[in-house]
Amino acid sequence: MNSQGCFITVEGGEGAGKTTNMTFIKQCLDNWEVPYIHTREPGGTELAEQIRELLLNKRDEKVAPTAELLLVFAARAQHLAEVIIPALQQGKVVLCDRFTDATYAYQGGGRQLDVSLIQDLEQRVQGTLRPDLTLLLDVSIETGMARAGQRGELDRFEQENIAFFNRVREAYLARAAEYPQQFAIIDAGKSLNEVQKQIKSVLAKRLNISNE
Ligand code: T5A
Repeated sequence: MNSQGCFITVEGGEGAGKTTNMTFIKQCLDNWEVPYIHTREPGGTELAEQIRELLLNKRDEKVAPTAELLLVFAARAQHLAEVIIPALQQGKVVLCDRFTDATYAYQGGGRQLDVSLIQDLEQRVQGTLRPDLTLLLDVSIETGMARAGQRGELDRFEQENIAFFNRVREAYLARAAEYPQQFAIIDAGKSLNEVQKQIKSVLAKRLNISNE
């Protein structure tokens, strides 16, 4: 636990179903009368949302991977100071759509940046703050891309190639293997009903909800 609150993050590759399942998680927390805030990365504050636009918008200029990494952490520093840390200090559940594990997956795995650089920035920006629980929605690249494709125009990340997304998935799974106490891997290739059953069971256990 961080202070009295609980920091829960949801991660996954493209088309894993984060947005869809986030709605379900919020319904669970509402039903259990658990006080929470819902936020996302990159983003979550006015400044961080502007950085999100810089990161996601397609552009002619090729973005240097280190510039991308620093923008992600700039947004995160603001998000932590303004939203995440105050909410945890108030004893709330912070439900965050992506966090630093996405940086390990996309900038570390996908862009193949030196992991020690990410670790260094993580330490400087977050200190010892880490998620208490990370729900990793894991789905095959083929299924994920087919689902993401249904949504219309692709953003700057979604335009990457299959090799990039394979590295992202491998990096997520490697993080989950390294930090089994933090991660719960959800098989997101299953039907929505089955996915949500898995999510509800993990959440209830972590939040000590007996009457789920
Ligand atoms: N990023 C982020 C970094 O590079 N570094 C970082 O440090 C951080 C924090 C934006 C991008 O930023 C990058 C990674 C990302 O590329 P995002 O907005 O979270 O991050 O990006 P998305 O991956 O696009 O997230 P979404 O939540 O919008 O999309 P999802 O996960 O694809 O979810 P969703 O719910 O829209 O599902 C897609 C479709 O699949 C269907 C849904 O109905 C929907 O149509 N679906 C299912 N269909 C059948 N069975 C199921 N089980 C289904 N689940 C969902």
